[in-house]
Parts: sequence; C-alpha cells; structure tokens
Amino acid sequence: MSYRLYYWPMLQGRGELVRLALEEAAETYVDVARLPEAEGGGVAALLAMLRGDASPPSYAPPILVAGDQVLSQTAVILTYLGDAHGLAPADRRLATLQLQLTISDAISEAHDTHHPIGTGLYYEDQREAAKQRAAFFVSQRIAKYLGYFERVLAQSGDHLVGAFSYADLSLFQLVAGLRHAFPKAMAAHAPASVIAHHDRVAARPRIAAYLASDRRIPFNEHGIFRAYAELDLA
Ligand SMILES: N[C@@H](CCC(=O)N[C@@H](CS)C(=O)NCC(=O)O)C(=O)O
Repeated sequence: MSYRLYYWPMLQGRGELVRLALEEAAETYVDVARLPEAEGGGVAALLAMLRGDASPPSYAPPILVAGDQVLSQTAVILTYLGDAHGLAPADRRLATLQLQLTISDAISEAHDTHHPIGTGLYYEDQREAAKQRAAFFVSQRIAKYLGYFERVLAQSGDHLVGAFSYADLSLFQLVAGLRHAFPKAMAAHAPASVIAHHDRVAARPRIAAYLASDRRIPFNEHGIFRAYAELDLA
C-alpha cells in the first residue's frame, strides 16, 4: 500500500501522529502538501482534498488516502494503520483506541492554552486569556493527564497496552510537545516513568531515524506545541 497523507505542510500538528505510525510501519507515503504546487502539492492540494467528494467528506486534516478509502479523524486513521500494520494488538484494539482518544483530548487542551478564545484569531489577540488558560493547564491538567499515563504504565509495563501500539507513538509525541512548550512545568510535573517511556519510543530504530531526518518538521510557532515562555508557569 502506498499512502497519501494530507496535512498542513509547515507544522507537525496532529499530522505528526500519523507520520509517526507510518514511519514505524516502514510504509512509503507521500506527504502531499509538502510537495511543491507544481508537483500537485502545497496547501492547494490539501484544500482541494477537503472540498472534494469523499464520502463522507473530511472535516479537517489529517486525511489519509489508503487505496480507495479516504480517512480522517486522527484516531480513525491510527485504528486503520494499527490493524493494517500490527500497530495495535488484536485483543487490545479498543483499549488502544481509548488511550489514543485520551491523548487526543490532552493535545486539544495543550492547543487551547495559546488559542483559548478562537483558532481563527492570532495568539497576540488572545494573550491575556491564554495566560489564564495556560496557568490552569500547567498547574492542574498536565499532572492529571501524565499521572493517568503513569498509572497505565504501572499496570501494563513498557508499553501502554502491554505490547507496542500506535498509542505509544502518540504518547511520545504528546510528551515531546509538552516538553517543548512547557519545559519548566514538565520538569516539575512529568512522572519519571512517562519520561522513560518517551525515551524508549524515541530510541526505536525507525523512530530515531525519522527524528533525525528532514521529514521531521521542527516544533515551531505555527503548531500545537509552542514555546511561549510567558505560558510556561512552573
Ligand atoms: N478531531 C480531529 C481534529 C482535527 C483538527 O482539529 N485539525 C486541525 C489541524 S491539527 C485543523 O486544521 N482544523 C481545522 C478546523 O477545525 O477548522 C482529529 O483528531 O483529527
């Protein structure tokens, strides 16, 4: 199977959860919007896909085209890749999805620290609200989410559902993103077992190779995890 991923070309975002799964599966894929427009890429290709006649149409990226299937919603795409490439144990499919959706919730809350009022507004136009939202996220939510994953790992061992799954890749990305955006808060609140889990995933050969490659877009201030020092309130 040769996959086509449609995602915003300048940021990791939720597309990164799909990229990590494709990289771990060693599947070839075209990151379509990162191609030049002259080669059918760019944001134009993504917008054309969003406006296209997939059934149902996709509401938002990431979108994965797999043969004649057009899939969106990150957790749906990962469920598909988990089944197709052994990235979720067959007897733990729903457990894997359950954890993935919790990671998705945490990612949405991390995004809302810098865009608490509206995604269509600039950060600079919601700075004061962002400070309030981030204070709550940093003091309450990081510890609650990561404390939950600490409990899961205490139960299951090295991997979230006992054996390796796409949810491990996504937890890695959540932790990497939180460390980028909130280094002081993460130093204060991240459980050691969750950091050790992050490091194990980062050391997986295909993931390590990917992270060192230019396919991995660096964290930046267009993405979900942004390093605004004023929001990192340890
Ligand atoms: N629940 C969806 C959320 C998708 C989403 O919010 N995508 C962002 C980029 S990461 C987007 O472009 N959203 C456009 C919009 O919501 O209008 C998922 O997990 O895939």
